[in-house]
Amino acid sequence: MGYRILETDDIPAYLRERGHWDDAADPRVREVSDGNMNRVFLATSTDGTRSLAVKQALPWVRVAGPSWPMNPDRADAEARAYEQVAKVAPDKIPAVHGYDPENYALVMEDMSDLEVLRTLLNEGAPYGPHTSARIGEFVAQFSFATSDFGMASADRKALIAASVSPELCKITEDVVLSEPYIEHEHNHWHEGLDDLAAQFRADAGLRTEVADLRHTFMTGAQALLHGDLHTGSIMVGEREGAPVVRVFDPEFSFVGPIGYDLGLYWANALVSEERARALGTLSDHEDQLRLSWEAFETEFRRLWPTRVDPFFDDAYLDRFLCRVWTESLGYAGTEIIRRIIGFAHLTDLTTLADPIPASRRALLLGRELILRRAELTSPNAVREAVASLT
Ligand code: SR1
Ligand code: MG
Repeated sequence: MGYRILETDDIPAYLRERGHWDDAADPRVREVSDGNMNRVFLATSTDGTRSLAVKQALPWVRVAGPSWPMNPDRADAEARAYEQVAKVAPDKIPAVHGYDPENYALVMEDMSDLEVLRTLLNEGAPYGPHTSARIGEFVAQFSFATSDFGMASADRKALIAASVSPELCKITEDVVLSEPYIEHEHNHWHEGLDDLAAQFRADAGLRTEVADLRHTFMTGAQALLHGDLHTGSIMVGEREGAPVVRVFDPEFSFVGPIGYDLGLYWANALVSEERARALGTLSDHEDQLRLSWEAFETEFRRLWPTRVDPFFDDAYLDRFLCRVWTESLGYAGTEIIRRIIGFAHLTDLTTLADPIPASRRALLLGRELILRRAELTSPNAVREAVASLT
């Protein structure tokens, strides 16, 4: 039949065709699309006891419409990432019931009993003790398993080849890792930030550091990444009295530098901290970078003795983790900056009555993280950089 764009009314028949729905009555379906790229539907039985999520990639960027075409085969990357994570961290992703490569559609667990982390934080909730630790563990488990430490060399080469994702990588190379530093029609910002946007575009030293991070993003095939690990790609809540953290939406997945995943999480946590500071609702925000790093490092070191290639010795592990830390800081800086003077801004800041003071602080911090990433060698050093912002 070929690829067809699914509408709300198509979902009951689609789920039956694909063998996901055999109840006598059709499910009730509602569209809950929220992200920049895709459509999501929730299908629920009339008695409310069963539900499924259907996510379909459109042949364009959803928020831009057909004027920004995009190959829907990005859903293949998402399905592949879920398959890999399911082997090592199944408790940290939604259950995937099936992938339909013809329609670029995933049928997954309905997670609407959980909340998007960004939404909760914007409402003033704290992170709590588990969220950032689970995210650090997630990155360690997923990245170790898909690195040259966790996979035999030939399998890794096959994974790298299968995971090449040129269009989605190009989005990141453009919107995160170059456009904010040049004139580009995608860029926009609040007029109270004109001076900083102009300074950043005129700063040759900053541009060279971003070029370095961009080139590492293009060439540093360390592990399979989530590729877009911001707080809108994380759901949290409680099930049967236990905390639940689920990472979703890995459509930007490819084999790249591990610091890109950690850095995106840190950037979004630091911006959320600036929102809370502006509103006077700061709680456990200042702990999150440290908690996620410590969990990442602890889990990576725990997995190290299982490495497949013992030529990588313990001294090399220390060096490798230092590199991941430094690159994570740099990528955190680039993500902060693009979310304020580039494309795809964050509601953390856009919903503030006066977004300017928090945005200015965040932009200055982003620049510090890029330029001083080699000097800021610990979570405490990052805290000092935040404390010295004016
Ligand atoms: C054109 S897509 C813009 C952004 O949305 C996604 O969530 C990624 O962060 C991407 O950079
Ligand atoms: Mg997304």
